[in-house]
Amino acid sequence: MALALSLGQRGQGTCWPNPSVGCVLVRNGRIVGRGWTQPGGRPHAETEALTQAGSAAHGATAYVSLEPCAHHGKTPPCAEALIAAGVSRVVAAIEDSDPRVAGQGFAMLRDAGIEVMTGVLTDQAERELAGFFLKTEQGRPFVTLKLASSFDGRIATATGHSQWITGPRARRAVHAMRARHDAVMVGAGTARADDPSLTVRDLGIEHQPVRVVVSRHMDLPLMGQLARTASETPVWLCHGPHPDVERARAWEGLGARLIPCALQEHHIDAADLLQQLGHAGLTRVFCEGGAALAASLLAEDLVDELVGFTAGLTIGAEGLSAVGTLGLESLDFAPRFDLIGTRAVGDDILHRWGRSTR
Ligand code: AOF
Ligand code: ZN
Repeated sequence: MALALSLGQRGQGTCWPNPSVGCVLVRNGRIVGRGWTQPGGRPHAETEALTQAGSAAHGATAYVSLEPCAHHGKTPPCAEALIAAGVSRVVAAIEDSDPRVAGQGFAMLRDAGIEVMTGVLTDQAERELAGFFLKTEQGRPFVTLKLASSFDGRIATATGHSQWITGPRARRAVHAMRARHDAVMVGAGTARADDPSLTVRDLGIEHQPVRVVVSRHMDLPLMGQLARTASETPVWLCHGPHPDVERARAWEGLGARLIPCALQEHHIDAADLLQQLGHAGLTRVFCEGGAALAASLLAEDLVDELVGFTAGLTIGAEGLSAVGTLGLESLDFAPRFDLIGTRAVGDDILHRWGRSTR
């Protein structure tokens, strides 16, 4: 199951709106097939593993990180394929939350006389597939908030100088993290200040996450990196009501997708923003700031994981704070997370914090 889970990780960022599942077929103590959900979400993991195993699947045990599907979608149900291949036992980490499946995959298998076991490495599967569960159960994607800051929690000097706080190894690690999310998201201020490309580079990875920019007024340079590359790598512009017609037309002309969102006190409402992104199919979003967007997500309890890169330099109180105002009067209301892990990356420290999503 641990291997099935790690195979599932390979598809992260590429399968949305589907979950990235892993499957291992074992017969007589030997692995006869391995698979994971393919880009775009199909074929499913089981189909891949069964194809690899061929007739060796007969009498095998299938380890799957998610309950095999039971519905006729664009492909026939995996439960049916496992039955047809003569698999004798199915071990699944967790039940599927898609109402078309939700226990029916297990029922189909049991009805066909296949031994079904579940609840193996369930906590790990719940974490790996959290984006898919959140989308099907709450309508929003999993949100990772990444910040690269100085020792004293600043992301730039008062004049906006921010390149670079963390070193090349940390920046490379960020690219690898981008690749495992469906989308990278920034606020308009960051897009204007840094003119980022928000792509995955220098890792030999061809797949690119969607680039989401949150800008109430679509106030973004039409000559910047995002605009120049919008026809090759998707740009989604999340904007407020009544956008400027000229700007909207210009961005659409460049190939951007426009996503209208509701406002909350003059800002784009973070909860509605994420509902819109979930509706568009995203399961995992990597937010890279800036301070205002980070604060609005945190204030509404919409961040699931914190990824911090901390560099060994100080910028001082006049520097730009990584997170905008939260209006807290007591620590009791501070968004709090549990430590997942920490390690050195080059000369910087990476720390990850999470909270339960169900
Ligand atoms: C599996 N194995 O590898 C995945 C599954 O749109 P469809 O027809 O491809 O179905 C998508 C649903 O299938 C998705 O919502 C989830 O319930 C399940 N995903 N199931 O057996 C897989 N990716
Ligand atoms: Zn399936």
